[in-house]
Amino acid sequence: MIPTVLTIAGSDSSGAAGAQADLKTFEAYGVYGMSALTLVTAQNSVGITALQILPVEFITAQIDTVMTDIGATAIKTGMLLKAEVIRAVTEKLVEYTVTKAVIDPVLVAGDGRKLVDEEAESVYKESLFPRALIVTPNLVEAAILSGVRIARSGDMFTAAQVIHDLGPRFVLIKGGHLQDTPDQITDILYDGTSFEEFSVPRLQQTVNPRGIGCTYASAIAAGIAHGHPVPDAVRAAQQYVVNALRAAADWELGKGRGTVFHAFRTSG
Ligand code: PXL
Repeated sequence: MIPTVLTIAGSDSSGAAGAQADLKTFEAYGVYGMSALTLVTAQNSVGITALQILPVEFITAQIDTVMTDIGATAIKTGMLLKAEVIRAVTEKLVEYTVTKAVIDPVLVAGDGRKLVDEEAESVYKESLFPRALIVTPNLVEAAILSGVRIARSGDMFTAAQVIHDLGPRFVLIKGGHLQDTPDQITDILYDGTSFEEFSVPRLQQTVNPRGIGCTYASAIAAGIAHGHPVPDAVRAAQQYVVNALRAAADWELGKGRGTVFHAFRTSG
C-alpha cells in the first residue's frame, strides 16, 4: 500500500510554499498527497497581495471527508494562523488518533513579521504540541515559543528543552537564521533525552528562498509515512531540501525571491 499524507495548510498561488510545496514534496517522495486548505493567498515571488482565511467548518469538512474515506498515514500542518483553527485541528488529530503528526508552527512570515496572535500561540503550545510527533520551528519561532533568546548555537539546546516540555515527542530547531556559522547550517533534534545535530553547507547563491520550511516539514512527514524513524527522516529531509535548492539555484522565476525544485529526483 502506498503511504498517504495529508497536509493542513494554506494555498500559495505561486507554487513555492504552503500546500503546493507540500504536495510537490509528497509526490517526489513517492507518497500519496492530500490537502485540507486553511487559507488561500494571492502570492507571487515578491509577496502576498491578498489572503482569505477559510471558515473553520470548511477546514474540518475537508479533513473529515478525506480521513473517513482514504485516511492518512501521517499529517503535516502548515499555516493555521487562528486559535480556533489550531483548536479544531487538534480535535481532529485526537478524533482520528493520529500518531504521526508533523507540526510546522508557522508563526512568522519569511521577513520575520509575526503572523499569529498570543491566543494562537498558547493553543499551539497547550493543545497541539502535546499531540505532535515532531514540531519544526525555525530560530525565530523557537525563540517565541520558548521565551529563550537565541543568540548562539548553545541557546538552541535550551530552547529545544523548553519546547519539548510542552509535550511533542521530538523537537527540531532549524538553525538557518543563525549567523555564527557562515559556512554551514546546523539543525538540532531533541527527543527528551539526547540531542542530535544535523549540519549541511550553507548555500551562498540562494537568497532567502521561499518554501523551504514547508518543504522540509513535508519531507519529514513523507519519510515518517514511509516508516522511517524520526532521526532518519530528518536527516534525509534536510538533504532533500539542500538538493532541491541546488537544483533551482539558477532558475529565474519572477522578480523576487527564489524557490526550490521539488522534483529534481525525477527530472531528466
Ligand atoms: O513559508 C510559510 C508559508 C506557509 N504557507 C503559505 C505561505 C507561506 C509563506 O509565504 O504563503 C501559504
